Amino acid sequence: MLNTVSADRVTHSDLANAVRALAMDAVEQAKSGHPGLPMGAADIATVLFTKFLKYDAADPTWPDRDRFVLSAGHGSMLLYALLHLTGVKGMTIEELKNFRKLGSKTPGHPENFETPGVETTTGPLGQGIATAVGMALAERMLNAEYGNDLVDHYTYVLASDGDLMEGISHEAIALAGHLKLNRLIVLFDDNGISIDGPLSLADSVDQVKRFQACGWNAVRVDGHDPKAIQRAISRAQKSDKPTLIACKTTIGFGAPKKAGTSKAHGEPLGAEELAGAKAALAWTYAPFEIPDNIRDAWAKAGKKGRRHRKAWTDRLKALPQDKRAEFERRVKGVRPKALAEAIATLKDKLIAEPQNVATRKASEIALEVITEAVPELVLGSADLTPSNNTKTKNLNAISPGSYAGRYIHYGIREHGMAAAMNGIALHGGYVPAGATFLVFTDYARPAMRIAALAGIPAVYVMTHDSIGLGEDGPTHQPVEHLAALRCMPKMRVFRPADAIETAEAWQLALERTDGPTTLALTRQNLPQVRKEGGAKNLSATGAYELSPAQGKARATIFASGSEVEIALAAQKLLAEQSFAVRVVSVPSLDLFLAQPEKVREAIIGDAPIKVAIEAAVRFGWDSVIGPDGIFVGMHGFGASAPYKDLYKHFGITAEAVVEKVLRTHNL
Ligand SMILES: Cc1ncc(C[n+]2csc(CCOP(=O)(O)OP(=O)(O)O)c2C)c(N)n1
Repeated sequence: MLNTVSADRVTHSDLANAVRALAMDAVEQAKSGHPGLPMGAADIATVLFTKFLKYDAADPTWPDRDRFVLSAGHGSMLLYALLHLTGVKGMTIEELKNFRKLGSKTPGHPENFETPGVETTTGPLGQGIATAVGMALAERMLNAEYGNDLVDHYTYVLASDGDLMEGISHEAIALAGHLKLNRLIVLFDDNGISIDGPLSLADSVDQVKRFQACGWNAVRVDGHDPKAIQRAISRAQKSDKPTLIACKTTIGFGAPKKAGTSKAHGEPLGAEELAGAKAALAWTYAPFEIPDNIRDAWAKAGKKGRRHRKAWTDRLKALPQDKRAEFERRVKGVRPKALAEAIATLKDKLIAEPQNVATRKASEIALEVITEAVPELVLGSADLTPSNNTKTKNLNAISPGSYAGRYIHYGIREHGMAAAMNGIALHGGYVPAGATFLVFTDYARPAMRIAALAGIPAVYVMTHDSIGLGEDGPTHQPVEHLAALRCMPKMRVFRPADAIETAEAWQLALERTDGPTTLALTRQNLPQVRKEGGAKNLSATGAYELSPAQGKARATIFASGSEVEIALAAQKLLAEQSFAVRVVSVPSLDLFLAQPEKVREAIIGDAPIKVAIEAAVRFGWDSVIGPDGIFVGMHGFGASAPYKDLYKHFGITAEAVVEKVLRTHNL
C-alpha cells in the first residue's frame, strides 16, 4: 500500500499536492468554491508553513506566533487544508467535507470567529493585506514595550491580483512602507488571472515597481520553485523594509484544460478535469484521502513552533509577577479596573466644574484620564488630529523604525486606517481608536463592517457629526451616516449630548470587547446638560429620562447629541404654556433599541405625543416615535453657512418643536 511509504521520502510536491487535492475535493463536494488559488499557491504556502512559519498547531492563538493572513479569502480551502494538515484541533477531515455547509468550521470565506487558526476574516479583496499592516505594526509596538523575549514574530500575507488592484491596498502598502514594517512579508500570487479573464483586460500596473515606490523591497520569483521561494523569504526576513515577493504562478496548477485560465478561478473543476488534474499531479488517492507518510510530514510541520512556544512560555513565567500579569491581561483583551474609576472621578469633576464644550473637546478631556488608566489604548487620526482632538498631551507618536508610542498618524487614508485598526486589535495587546470626520466613515466603511462582523473592539472617533460643522457645507455634513452606521449589525453608535455623556460613551466603548463602537462628536460647543455624576453610567441603556415633566407628561421629546439642548429649550417654552413635556436623551439609539421591551417601554413612556430631534435623516427613529411621531431633523443634504443659520434654515429649533407639538395637540 502506498500509505506505508516512509516519512523521509515525502517531497515538497507531495506536501503541496495534498493541499491541492483537498481543495479540489472539497470544492467538488460543496459544488461551489474556488479551486484555482489553492492549486496555484500550494507551493508558496507549503514552503511558508514547512520552512518558516513560527506556528504550533496545538495552540493557534499563542501570542508570539507568526501571523498568516490569507488576504484572497476566496481561496479559503488553501487555509483550511493547511489548518487540517498541520493538526489544528477541530479542523477534522469532516470539516473539509462540509466545506461551505451551515454550521461547519469551513465557511465560504475565512472567518476568524468560526475557525481556529484563522487570523482574520477575509473575502472583500484588499482587506486582508491592509489588516496585516495593522498586525505588523502592533507587533513592532508591543515589541517596543516588552522586548524580543516576548514579542518577536513576522506577519505573512498571501495576496492575489484582486487584493492588489483594490484601492485599499495602496493606502495599506504606503503606510507599511513609510513605517518600515520590515516584519511584514507579502507573498503575491501573481497568476495574471481574475474572474473576467486575463488581468490585461483591466490592469497593467507593475506591482513590483509600485511596491518599490512605496518604500518596499520587492522581488519576483517562480511561484512553483520551492527553492526560489525559500531563498526569497529568507532574504525578506533580513530586510529593513517590508517585502513583496511576486510569485509567478499558474492558477489551477495541474488542471489539464482549466489551468492558467479564469475557468479555474471560482467553480468546481468537474469530474473529468479533476481526474485529469490528479493524474497530472500523480496523486493516486481517493477523495479526501491523505496517505500516512504525507499526513505525518504535515503534522511535523504543525509542531515546528512548539519548542519556540515552550521557550517563550518559560520566559514569560520568569518575568516579575506584576509585569507578567499585565502582559497577559493585555493580550487577553481584559480591560483594566482603573477605567471605571477614572470615568466616575471625571464625571464628579465635571459636575463640580461644568464644561460647555464641543463633544470632540469633551472626548479629549476624557482621553486625558482614559489614556492613563488604559495603557493599551492606541489613538490616531487620518490627518485630522487637531480637528478630532485625539492626541492628548501624554501621547507620543510612533515613527518609521521607532515604535514606542501610542499615537498613529495614519495619513489621509481612512480605509487603510480602519483596516489597520482591525489588525492592531486582532494582533492583541492594544485597543485601537482612530479618527476622521463622520462623513468619511463612507471611506472607511468596508473595514468597519469587517470589525462588526468579526467582533473586533475598535473605536472610531468621528467628529463634525452634523450640519453643526457649519461652513464646510454639505460635502462635509453627514446626514445619512448615523442611520447607515446604526443599521450595521453589531456596530454601536454613540452621539453624546455633553461632556458627561461623552465620558460615559468612552467607558462603554472601551468596556465592549466583542465589537466596534463609533463615537459621533460635535465640532460646535454644547452646554453641559447632565446634572448628576457618580459611578452609574446612564448611557448604558442607550437612552434615559434626562429631564422629567412637571406634571403629567403630554409629550416626550427624544433627542441625541447637539439636539438635546434644543429639546430642553422646547421643554422650557412649552412649560411656560403649562404644557408638560419630558425629555429623553438618546446617546445611542441602536443600544436603546436592543434593550428588553420592558426597559424600552419604561423609557419611552406613555405620553401621547412623541417627538424626535436629530440633525440627520429620520431613518430609524420611527422605532421610538412611531410613524405618526413628530420628527425634527434633516430631509436632505445640508448647506454651507454658519451653523446657527443652518439650524434656523432647516427648522431644527426649539420654536419649531413647540409649534409642531402644539399643532399636533390641537388636531
Ligand atoms: C472587494 C471585492 N470585490 C469583488 C470581489 C469578488 N471577487 C472575488 S475573487 C475576485 C477576483 C479574482 O481574481 P484574483 O484576485 O486574481 O484571484 P484568482 O483569480 O487568482 O483566484 C473578485 C472580483 C471580492 N471578493 N471583493
